[in-house]
Amino acid sequence: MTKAKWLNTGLVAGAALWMAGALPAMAQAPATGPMDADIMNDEATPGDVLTYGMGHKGQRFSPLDKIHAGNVKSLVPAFTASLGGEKQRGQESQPLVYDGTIYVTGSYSRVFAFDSRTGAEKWQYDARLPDGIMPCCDVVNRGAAIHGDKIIFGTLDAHLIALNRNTGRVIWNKTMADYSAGYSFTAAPMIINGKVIYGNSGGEFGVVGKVEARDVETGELIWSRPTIEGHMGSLKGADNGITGTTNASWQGDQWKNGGGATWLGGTYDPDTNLIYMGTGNPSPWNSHLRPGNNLYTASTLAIDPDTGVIKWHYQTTPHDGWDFDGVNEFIPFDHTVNGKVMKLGAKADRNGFFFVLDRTNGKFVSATPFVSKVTWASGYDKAGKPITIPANRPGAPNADGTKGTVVFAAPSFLGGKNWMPMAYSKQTSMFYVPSNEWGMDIWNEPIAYKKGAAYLGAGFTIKPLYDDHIGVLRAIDPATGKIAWEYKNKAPLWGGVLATGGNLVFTGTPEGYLKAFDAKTGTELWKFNTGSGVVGTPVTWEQDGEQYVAVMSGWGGAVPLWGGEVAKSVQNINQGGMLWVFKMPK
Ligand SMILES: [Ca+2]
Ligand SMILES: [Ca+2]
Repeated sequence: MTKAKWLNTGLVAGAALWMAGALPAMAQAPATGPMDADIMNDEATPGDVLTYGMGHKGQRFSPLDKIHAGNVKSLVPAFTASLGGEKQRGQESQPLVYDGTIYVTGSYSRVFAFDSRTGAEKWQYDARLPDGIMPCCDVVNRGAAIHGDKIIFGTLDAHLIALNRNTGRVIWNKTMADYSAGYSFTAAPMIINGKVIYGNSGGEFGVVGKVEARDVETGELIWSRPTIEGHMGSLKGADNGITGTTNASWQGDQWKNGGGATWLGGTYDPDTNLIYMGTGNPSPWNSHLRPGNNLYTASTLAIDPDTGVIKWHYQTTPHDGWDFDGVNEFIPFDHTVNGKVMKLGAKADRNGFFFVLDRTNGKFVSATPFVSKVTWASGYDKAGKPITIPANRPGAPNADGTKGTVVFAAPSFLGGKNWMPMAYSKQTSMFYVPSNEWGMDIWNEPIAYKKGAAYLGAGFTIKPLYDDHIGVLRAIDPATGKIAWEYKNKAPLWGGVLATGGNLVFTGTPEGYLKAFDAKTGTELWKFNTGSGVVGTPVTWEQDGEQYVAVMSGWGGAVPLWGGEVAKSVQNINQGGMLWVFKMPK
């Protein structure tokens, strides 16, 4: 097939005419594809990958077992495909696989379609980004959504774009927010019953977090739900109630630039018909400027996908002062206690605690540290409130404007776990959490909000806790919070995890390896060096009777940009931009 390469010219109609004349073969391609029911059923269909999370619950578990703990040592590359380009940077994407095509997003808001048997490129789409974009933490994108004839993804200048999945041609292109105010978009959208649902990025710039739903066919806005108390929601163009109660947990006008960005998107559970969205840090970082709990920042929100109404919330870090974004994925899972099935959800939070909640109502079940050192709180009480250690909060700036008391805090603001998604194995009933062991010196400074400028009021230096490792992949039993095994890695772990029915757990390392572990014991069984750091999330699927594993390779993300002393230790890792696909030899 002729390679088609599209730039975002804004001339959609013209491009369509050109398409019809120049490439008649493509015009015959089917307009159909996976629909709502297929997408909802994704986790039960191992022949494709239709959602970020390998199912809306985000469990990242495949029942496939042709590759298993006994034979994975023979796994070999099937093919690779390059994202090309003069600039690379972090490749944090999770591939989608459907009907002979692998769809991946790349750095700088690019999308690629590759043949899933050969790696041959079918098309590439490059968003034309303006000079003034403000991604805080590298020019990454974490994945796309697929629905019918469309591939849908978000851009660093805060657009949501639907492409024809057969041609890469733009079907619709909508502005989600004003990039010059610091808004951007890095998460994979999700599709729930004809709606594209997504969160926004920009929490370091005093934006207001939102969750929104658009019509997948037209891109028109259906509902919008701000995450910060005091802001008005909308439904079909009408007001739909204020989020929370204005000034109940914020003072003065601080809520107007209150943060709470929903920059990792969410999960969805058909049992409860609830979307679970995490919210980021309150703005600014300097907590002395915003007394109160600052709802709904650093929280998990359960939202009705039909109306955008918040059904329950649970705040993991009230009055955050350490940039402990609560955005991490909340993964629904069921657990049987005394013969009764409990509908639970789990989240490994940036603040160092592994949470289990009742996903029907947000009721607290447990919080257990999953990293070796947590300084800001000693634990959680039975009501789910943190038992904080006030002396370990960075001090207020001095009256003369000089920085306040410096404290050493762990985890660092990059978190006990950052964006990289964990997996839940239905085979072992364990969560596999990519975590990091680091702390930081942190202090507060004066700051005033200015549109489009960083809104922190804090300074920091990240430091490793141990000489021989920062990253730790941990198997956690959600019933007890106990760690069943751990694998220590020298560099910070920054890629997602995949669990399979072959008693395997896959994840990547900045040193360049994709690795496979025994899911029950943690024994490392296989590794392959991809040539650059792996910060993407692996997937697996079955095709032509064989099981495949794919992952993006390409070092980048927040660590080299923000990592302080840790950044120096990873500065020699080469960049890249490759899709790697593996299978067993015949
Ligand atoms: Ca599937
Ligand atoms: Ca943040």
